[in-house]
Amino acid sequence: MAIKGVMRPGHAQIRVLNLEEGIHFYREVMGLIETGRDEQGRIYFKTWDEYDHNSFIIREAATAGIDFFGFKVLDDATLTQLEQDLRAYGLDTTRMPAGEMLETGERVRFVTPTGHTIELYAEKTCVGNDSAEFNPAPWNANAEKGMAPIRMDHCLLYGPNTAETKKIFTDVLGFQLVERTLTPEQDGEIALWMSCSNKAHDIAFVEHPEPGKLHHVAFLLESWEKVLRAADIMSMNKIAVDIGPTRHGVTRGCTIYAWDPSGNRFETFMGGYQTYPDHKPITWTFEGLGEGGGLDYTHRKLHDTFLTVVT
Ligand code: M3P
Ligand code: FE
Repeated sequence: MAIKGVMRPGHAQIRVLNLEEGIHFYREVMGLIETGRDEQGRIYFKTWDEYDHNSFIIREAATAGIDFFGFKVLDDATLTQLEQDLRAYGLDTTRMPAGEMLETGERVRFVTPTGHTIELYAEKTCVGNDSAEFNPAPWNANAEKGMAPIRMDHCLLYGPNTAETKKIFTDVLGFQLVERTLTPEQDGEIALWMSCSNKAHDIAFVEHPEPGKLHHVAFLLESWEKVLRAADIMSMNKIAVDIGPTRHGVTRGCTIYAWDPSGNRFETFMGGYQTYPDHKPITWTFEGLGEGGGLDYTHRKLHDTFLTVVT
């Protein structure tokens, strides 16, 4: 197997202002499958085509935003090795006990210089995607409900010290820098897209004064037609849309940004390209992010909300 170490995004835990409203939105409108509830009052979801028990968790709180973002690593030995590597690098790590999250093994937690809690874990119960064990059909009835994403794909996080955070992801966790945007002065980087796999990105950061902020969690759809269908579902349900349907120049994803009822931005998208270890990072100037179409290739403008609205 070629993908080792950190394999992929595994779970995101998000705060919503009203639990019932959040459940309705993510289950009925987004079309996620509810897989469990725990003693802390958290609600667990997965997409129809994910095999592990959960990938998206919500809890009720007074403020919206993200509690943590987790990556699944290859196995327990990898988890222990990465924990040692993070400590050797000078970061504090915490072990969350197995079962603290439903159907999930021990998690190693650390806080990035941007103020985000990141988790690594090796075990989550495989519950399957409701297709037959042998000779499965390409989709099933769950794939028809709501926007019906196929996976929780990545997140974009806002906070300070993105340069130090980049070093942790690339030097310790083995991520690759795939794309970046320079500051207006071209003396540093204002945005970073990094991959642990051969996707265009698994996590992204934007430099921002306030730590720990969420820009969006993204869900992958199968086609542009499904993205346009998601746009119809958003309008039918009076969901506030931020940008799109359009294409990002950065990563080439075809996308919609919109807000859940608590104001957490989410993305529904398709596409993007594949990366390999010989990929040279693509660079956008700050002007290029706007007028060059980095953010919105169709309209070539930097929407005000992109740099200002986060939870
Ligand atoms: C994504 C994506 C920007 C591009 C963002 C890209 C902010 O969110 O999923 O490809 O220019
Ligand atoms: Fe995105």
